[in-house]
Amino acid sequence: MKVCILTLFPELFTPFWDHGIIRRAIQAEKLDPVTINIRDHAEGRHRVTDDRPYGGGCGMVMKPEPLTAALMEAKTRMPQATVLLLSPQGRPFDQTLAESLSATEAMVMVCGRYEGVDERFIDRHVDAEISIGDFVLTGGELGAMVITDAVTRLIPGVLGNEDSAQSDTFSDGLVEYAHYTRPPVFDDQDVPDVLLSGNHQKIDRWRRENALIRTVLKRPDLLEQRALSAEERRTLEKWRRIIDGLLE
Ligand code: 9D3
Repeated sequence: MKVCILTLFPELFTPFWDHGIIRRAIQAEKLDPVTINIRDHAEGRHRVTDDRPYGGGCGMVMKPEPLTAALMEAKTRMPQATVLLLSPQGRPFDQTLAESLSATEAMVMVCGRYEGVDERFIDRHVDAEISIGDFVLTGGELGAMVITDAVTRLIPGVLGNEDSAQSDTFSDGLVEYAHYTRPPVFDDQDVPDVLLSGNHQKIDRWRRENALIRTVLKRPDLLEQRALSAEERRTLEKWRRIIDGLLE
């Protein structure tokens, strides 16, 4: 997948490209990223990329000309690319959106700085505005990294184990079961016996129950949007009887 990032701070991405699974994906030619410095497309001796808002108010607005010129360079490299703007007003990013983006060939991600981007650039060139959550950042760069990270690991062949991308948290609507590794006792805390039993049917059943109960405790909102299987219903009824017994 080709990824082109338009930013005033391309250096922020250097360590991101140079580590871990992202680095491996680039080496394997599954991910082909470039950054374009928006300032390289600004005119004049001072290469100004922002200006005061029409109508007044605080903060600065990103000028449309440098953004458009930078985007034209990106589009010559990848004419079919989906153009995303990272923006606090955007559609909330989630795993479903990551999956649909991972099926595309090319993305341009425009990172805003300052208070915002001239609306005419958005109207003319942006396919979708995306937010990474309801909190305030100083710019879109971390958002572009979040999206690149989530999308890259879904590209076939990027993760060693083909199904590890699929069996994740959220892909089946539950949080993951608890994980343990050696040693079997740590700080007076035992690994659950069943995981040491070697009985894989029992282990699988324990993990499904553990994931369900952890979802109730940590992310009950996930269960409101998801149907329960017959087994999950039985598990919750078992725990309801246990809790009812404690209340008697
Ligand atoms: C005072 C109004 N602010 C909007 C909430 C102005 C403003 C704050 C921060 C405008 C831009 C930004 C910079 N943020 C991003 O570019 C951004 C972002 C974010 O702040 N939160 C979550 N996702 C994203 S994606 C890009």
